[in-house]
Amino acid sequence: MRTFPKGFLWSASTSAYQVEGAAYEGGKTASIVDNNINPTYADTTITSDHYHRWEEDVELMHELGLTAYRFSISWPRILPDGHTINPEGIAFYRKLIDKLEAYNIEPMVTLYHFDLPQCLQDAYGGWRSRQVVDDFERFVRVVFDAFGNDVKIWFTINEQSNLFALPYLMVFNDVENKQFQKYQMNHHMMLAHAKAVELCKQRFPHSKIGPAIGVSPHYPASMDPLDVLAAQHADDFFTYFFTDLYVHGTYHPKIQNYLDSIGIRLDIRDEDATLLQRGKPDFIALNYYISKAARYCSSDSSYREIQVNAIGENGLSVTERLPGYYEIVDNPTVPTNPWGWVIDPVGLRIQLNQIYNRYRLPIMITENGLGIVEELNEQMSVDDHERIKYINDHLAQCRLAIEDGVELLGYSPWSLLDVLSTTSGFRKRYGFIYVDRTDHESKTLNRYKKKSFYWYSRVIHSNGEIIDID
Ligand code: BGP
Repeated sequence: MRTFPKGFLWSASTSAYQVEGAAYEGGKTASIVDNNINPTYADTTITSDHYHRWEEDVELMHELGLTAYRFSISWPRILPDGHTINPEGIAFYRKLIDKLEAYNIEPMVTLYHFDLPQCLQDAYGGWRSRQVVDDFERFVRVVFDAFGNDVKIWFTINEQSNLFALPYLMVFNDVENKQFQKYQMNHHMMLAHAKAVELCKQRFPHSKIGPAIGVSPHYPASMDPLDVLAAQHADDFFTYFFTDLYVHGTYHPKIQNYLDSIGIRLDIRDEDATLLQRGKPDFIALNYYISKAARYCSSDSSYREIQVNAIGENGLSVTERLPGYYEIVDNPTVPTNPWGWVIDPVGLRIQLNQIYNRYRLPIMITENGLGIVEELNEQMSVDDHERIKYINDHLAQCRLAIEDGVELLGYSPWSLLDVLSTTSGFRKRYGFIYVDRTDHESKTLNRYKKKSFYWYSRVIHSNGEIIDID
């Protein structure tokens, strides 16, 4: 088989707070991510200025040949006070979706990409309170009313597993009972996901909806059975805890026992079980950047939280350790980018097989990409051959996974154009299109096609036939 299946979705991804800018324009208010993004880098006020240049950006998508485009709808742009509809916000996404449709580009929408309205955080602690589930439902109803007849592919929550591990994105760094709070927030998010799925199925039974989760397969650090067990534990805590809840609506018994052992009793009500059962998705979407390795960790070692390297070369990064279960360690067999993110295309095939074998649900890849420091050259382009190799090699593994039997619906790499990186501003670029700005100078904000733009366009037009598998 040389090509990808007929109808395979060739897409690219962005998210509202990273691409739109106009953070306080058009009636939009602040979100928690606007207020908590790494202050060393650019803020969210301008980012890639997509809010003003959306037409040009859709023209570029058309030229690239995309058959789909994944973006997120900003909650505080639609409901700036958490309750009242902002017609300007609706109008912005209406224009965008209409233009995508005019070019036969399938709009694929993420409902939550880190941007809870700040007013809801202030009112009741955001995701810490059960009230957020009703407020999210309100937001989803408004979005479905406005765009439900046009959008056929929905993603509920982006990277819940990473949100859970990165307190600054969920604003629970300084709260009391941090461990309890993070699991309770996670529970509320699961309920919010299930509400969105339930509503979608009731109102648009022919549309498809699922979560977009951040995943990494975990390799044992050695053949020692204890390391193998540690890798299994890490998969359970980082992946299956979330996916079991999404797909089966039940808590993974190992994690439930862990919570009992550390005295955490979550507020889980009788009606939650029924709702979670109704949240079964139509597909699972995966954001895959890295694989990880795990080794045995004794129960008397100390707990350690992840710290992400936000500055690239020589930056600090600290891996997770959960006493009695696993310690995440470096894997010397795979190269890394300057931020220490491993580059492991085979890991994607492994992950696709693992998830598909466990749930037998179709899979979509909603993020995958290479973040590097880049500058325009004299030809007003960027020779990003490293990105071409990265995407080629990951797509090759996708095709092999399809041969393994995995039902893969589409590929939506990160990112369509350079956007504000969540951890590292405009220093870390992922796009097929260069945006002329730096972290501290907004410059022209003009768009320039990188070498990968022309290459990805050929990939799409050949339905993946030009991917080099060897
Ligand atoms: C994922 C997010 C994206 C994007 C990407 C790259 O976690 O869903 O929003 O930011 O990671 O991460 P970063 O920008 O930190 O390199």
